[in-house]
Amino acid sequence: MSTATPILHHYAFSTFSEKVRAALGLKGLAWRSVDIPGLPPRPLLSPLTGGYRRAPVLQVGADIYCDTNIILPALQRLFPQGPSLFPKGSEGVAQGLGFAWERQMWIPTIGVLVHYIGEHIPPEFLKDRKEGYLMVDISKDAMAPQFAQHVQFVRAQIAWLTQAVTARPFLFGDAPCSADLACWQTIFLLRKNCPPEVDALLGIAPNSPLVAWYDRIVALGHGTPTEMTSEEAFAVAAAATPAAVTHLDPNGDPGGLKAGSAVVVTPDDNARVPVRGTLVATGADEVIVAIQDEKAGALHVHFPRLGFDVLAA
Ligand SMILES: N[C@@H](CCC(=O)N[C@@H](CS)C(=O)NCC(=O)O)C(=O)O
Repeated sequence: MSTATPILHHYAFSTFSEKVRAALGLKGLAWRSVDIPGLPPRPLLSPLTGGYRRAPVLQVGADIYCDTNIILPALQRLFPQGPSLFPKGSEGVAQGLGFAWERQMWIPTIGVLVHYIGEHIPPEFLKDRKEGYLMVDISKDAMAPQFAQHVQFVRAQIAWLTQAVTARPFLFGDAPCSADLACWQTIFLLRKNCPPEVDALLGIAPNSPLVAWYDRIVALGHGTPTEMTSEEAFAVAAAATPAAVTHLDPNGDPGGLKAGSAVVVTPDDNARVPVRGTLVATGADEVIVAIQDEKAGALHVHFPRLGFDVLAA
């Protein structure tokens, strides 16, 4: 296996992971699949991310990409062949729309999900999501008072999305882009896990163009995954050195942070675990931090700028 083969650390029911699996399908890539637990501890992944705890995480050698909003651009930059995740006409708008959709939809989507399947969620999962991830009690009982508002919100988003994909096969024309995958993944979470009546609740008619669009994205598949253990992925990171950074200006921080300075990078929404390291390079949409793990050695951890606080340590 080449160290350039992308390795995805993910779990089956993670819908943000499904967005990346669909992106790998869209690009027709071969990749290594590391199945991680649905909640921490993840002892062979946290040392690679510097503590960032969410899923999925993409690894390419000793380069670690945290958050789908940097994973998709990285896949496109490192594997430019084949269909693009940011086809002509979608650039920029796709990133902004995908970000806004996911951020606004996440809690209402969970509200609808737990209405249907909440009683099957184990208490230790609810405790982890409340204390270590969302800081919100997502048990069915706790979410119930807001159910009507959550349904209204998801319905209204789906209504405009339906109009958009009635006018064209995908959001920005004939080809799917990252925003299609972002919008699709939250709907996937509901349609995959809830009984079929969820469609009617959300205003999705059986013959709706939205269903045809949804099915076109399912048809992208997942590319060609081959299983890999966490131990093997860790060994790949330990044997590799981070790739030279040629796509970013080391001193390109719009806020004036300098390469070589100590920084702390923290998600600004949930699972707010700070990652401490040395700034390698940054620009308007990506930040790269060098960390040193006792066993894995030198690593570069990449984050998107949007959705993360980057501060001098
Ligand atoms: N903005 C992040 C959100 C990722 C996210 O919230 N993923 C969920 C799983 S679908 C998660 O990490 N849940 C908590 C966990 O698995 O630790 C991204 O785009 O990657």
